[in-house]
Amino acid sequence: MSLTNTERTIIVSLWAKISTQADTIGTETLERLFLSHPQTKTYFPHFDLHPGSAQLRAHGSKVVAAVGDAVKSIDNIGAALSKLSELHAYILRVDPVNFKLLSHSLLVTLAARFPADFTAEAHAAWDKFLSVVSSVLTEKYR
Ligand code: HNI
Repeated sequence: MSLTNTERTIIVSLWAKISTQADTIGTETLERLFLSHPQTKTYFPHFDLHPGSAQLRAHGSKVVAAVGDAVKSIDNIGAALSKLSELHAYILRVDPVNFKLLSHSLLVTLAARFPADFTAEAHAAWDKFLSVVSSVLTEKYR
């Protein structure tokens, strides 16, 4: 699955806004994930997952930073996230279904924070981009 030029433009331009509040967006994404899909918390038995906890905030900012790495290497997302792909596949062994849940939580967060930017077209472009990121992070399972 490859992104069109129009989709790339949409992703890069919304990223410029996301990156100024990456930490809060990452935290909100994880809060939504854990509240709406509590089964995802099983991967984090070692974390304090209460809304706003220091660990949640630190992890949220790491996740969004990795999404930023993918945006910056949008023409070669596989190479940009190769190490992270190994981590999720071989060490963390996260079931791929969870990537859809996290992607959706991020989409909802973006829609809530950037209502004017989150057109139907932007929604579709970000959905596709996050599914590319998720495929990269889960491809080593196969
Ligand atoms: Ni994920 C660690 C990025 C999906 C569970 N994850 C990371 C780290 C990054 C990251 C960055 C930190 C790596 C490091 O410290 O070197 N994760 C991403 C991205 C996505 C994703 C970009 C999808 C877009 N991770 C998921 C999903 C789950 C998940 C869906 C499970 C529900 N990730 C983890 C766990 C860790 C982790 C567990 C280790 C946390 C820790 O610090 O112990």
